[in-house]
Amino acid sequence: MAGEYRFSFGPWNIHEGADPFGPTVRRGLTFARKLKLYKKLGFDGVQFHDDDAVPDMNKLSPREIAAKAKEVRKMLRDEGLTAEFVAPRLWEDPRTIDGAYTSNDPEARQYAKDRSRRAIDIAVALNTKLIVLWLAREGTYIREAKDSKVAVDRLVEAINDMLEYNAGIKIAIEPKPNEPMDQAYIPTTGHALALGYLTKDPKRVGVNIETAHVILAGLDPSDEMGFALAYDKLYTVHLNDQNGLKFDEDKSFGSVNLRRAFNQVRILDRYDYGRKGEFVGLDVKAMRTQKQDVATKHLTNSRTIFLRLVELAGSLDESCVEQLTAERDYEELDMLIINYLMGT
Ligand code: XUL
Ligand code: MN
Repeated sequence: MAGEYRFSFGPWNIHEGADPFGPTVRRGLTFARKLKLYKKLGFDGVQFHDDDAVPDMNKLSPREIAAKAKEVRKMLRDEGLTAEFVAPRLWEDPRTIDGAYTSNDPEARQYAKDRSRRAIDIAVALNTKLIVLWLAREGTYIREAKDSKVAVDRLVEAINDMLEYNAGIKIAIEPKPNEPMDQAYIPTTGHALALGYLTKDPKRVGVNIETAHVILAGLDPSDEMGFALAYDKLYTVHLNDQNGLKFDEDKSFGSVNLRRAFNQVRILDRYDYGRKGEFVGLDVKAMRTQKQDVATKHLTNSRTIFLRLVELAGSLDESCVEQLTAERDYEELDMLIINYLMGT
């Protein structure tokens, strides 16, 4: 199904290059300027944090928030773009310093629930049913500070609140094992799906699998995707790459380990990912050294690599793979794949 994929990214993927040790190195683009780039770069879908759509939303009433979001919907329409999902940004407010849904402070938990409802309002205004939950601060820096059983109860309570607030939405949990917290409560696909089954409507809770997050958990991204596909729960993906166990790097898809990227594409393509309208989502960042006028190449390169790998996955001689698998000649199978990826 090469060529039939639709791609998305979030406005944060065109960024100014600030990191924890240094300031910005590129000029910022307005949201409107970024929107103009999407189609040119080959993308149809826009991923949103709630405040990407409605900046300073905590200062606005629910009615004002919905009205602002409707203006954004018009901007999308003018550019021929679709909103893929909205994710509540719960990790920047002073109230959520030690967690949002799992905070020990009831006021913080209430704020997180209210803010999540507003994110749903924005999704409705933008005409998308998908909410992504990256559970950034739902974890600990110090084991004794929170009760891990209670934390799960609270996550379920918060997700139930969202499911009840709007009967049409679907929630994709984006697992990540660490960063910003030392230990996150929902580190893997298995944790996310199991959490979904504790909620009132498991049919509407799935996952967003990010390559780099899976690698940080010491797992294989294509296997995590296969797991979610077996449950019919892969609502979206955040493709990127990651060079070892360090901070979340969000490198271009396939740029570190082409074979690992190939296996992700192979499993997605084999099970018709995208047929039900799922986007091939990216969560990639340009290298800090990249100059202003070429700081979108990480997006086009990731898309190109994905599409080339779709072609490769489609023309791999599967009968050869089957035969070598049956013979259990895995060394030869290894060479077959490597030769294939090297074009030899
Ligand atoms: C953080 C991350 C986020 C989510 C969206 O590691 O991946 O950008 O994808 O909130
Ligand atoms: Mn992500």
